[in-house]
Parts: sequence; C-alpha cells; structure tokens
Amino acid sequence: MQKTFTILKPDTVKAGKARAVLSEIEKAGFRIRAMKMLHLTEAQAQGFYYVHKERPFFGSLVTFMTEGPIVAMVLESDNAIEKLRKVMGATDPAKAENGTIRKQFGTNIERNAIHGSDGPETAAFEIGYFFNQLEIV
Ligand code: FUP
Repeated sequence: MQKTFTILKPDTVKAGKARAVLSEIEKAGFRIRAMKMLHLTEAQAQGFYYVHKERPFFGSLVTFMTEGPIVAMVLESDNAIEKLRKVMGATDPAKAENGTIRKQFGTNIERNAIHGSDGPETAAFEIGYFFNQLEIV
C-alpha cells in the first residue's frame, strides 16, 4: 500500500463539486486516511508550490489557490501516486483523457479541479505540509 496527497482545489469546492470528485476518487479504489477543509493564506500556498516559484504562472496560481476553501486529503491504495495521476488526467483539462477528473471538472490549465502528488518524495513533503501523524488514520 502507498499513500499520496490530494487537494480538491478552490474551483471544485466553489462549484459544489467536492462530493462528485470525492466519489470518483472512492470509485477508483482509494481509501481516505486523512481529510480537512481549509482556506490557504498566501504564504501557505506559496510554501506548498515553492518548486514552481520561478515559473511565470506562480503568482496567478497562488491567487487561485487562496481564493476559497480547499479540501486536503491523504489517500491510500496500491500504487496510489501513479494511480491518482491517471484518475486526475493531464494538467491541462483540454488535453486530459475522457473520464478523468480534470476532463470532467477542470476549466483550464490553472483551474484544473484537483492536485495530486507527482512522486514519493513530493507525496511525503505534501502530506507532512498539511497533516501531522495523529491526523492520519
Ligand atoms: P500537475 O502536477 O499536473 O498539477 O502540474 P504541474 O506540477 O506542472 O503544475 C502545478 C500546477 O500549476 C497545476 F496544477 C496548475 C498550475 N499551472 C498553471 O497554472 N499553468 C501552467 O502553465 C502549468 C501549471
């Protein structure tokens, strides 16, 4: 079993689609090991996306990620990291495969509904950024 980290982004929560996206996640076979809703501050969003701090889209991404509440979760399954990336689809919803979360719920490359860790080191950092050990069941 492997753990990964996901965020239902502000566009998803604002649109009332959190339940629908969570349903896709559960249908795909993930178990929820931790979950919380929070509204990120600018500093918290910058810290989460620090690997992208030199990219041209960084400022806009931080503004988007702080515009409303998000749902952060730790998910577990076999091969969870790679599996979640498949279920999410490509970063740009227009390029995502049919049936993926980003194809169904994303709007554009920034407002793309969901985040998922892209590797084991990222997953460990991201889980630890949002949850302490007592909060993961
Ligand atoms: P992903 O791992 O699929 O979320 O994509 P990246 O790590 O490449 O990018 C992280 C986030 O930055 C994306 F979810 C959305 C945002 N982004 C943009 O807003 N514009 C871009 O051109 C690329 C990424």
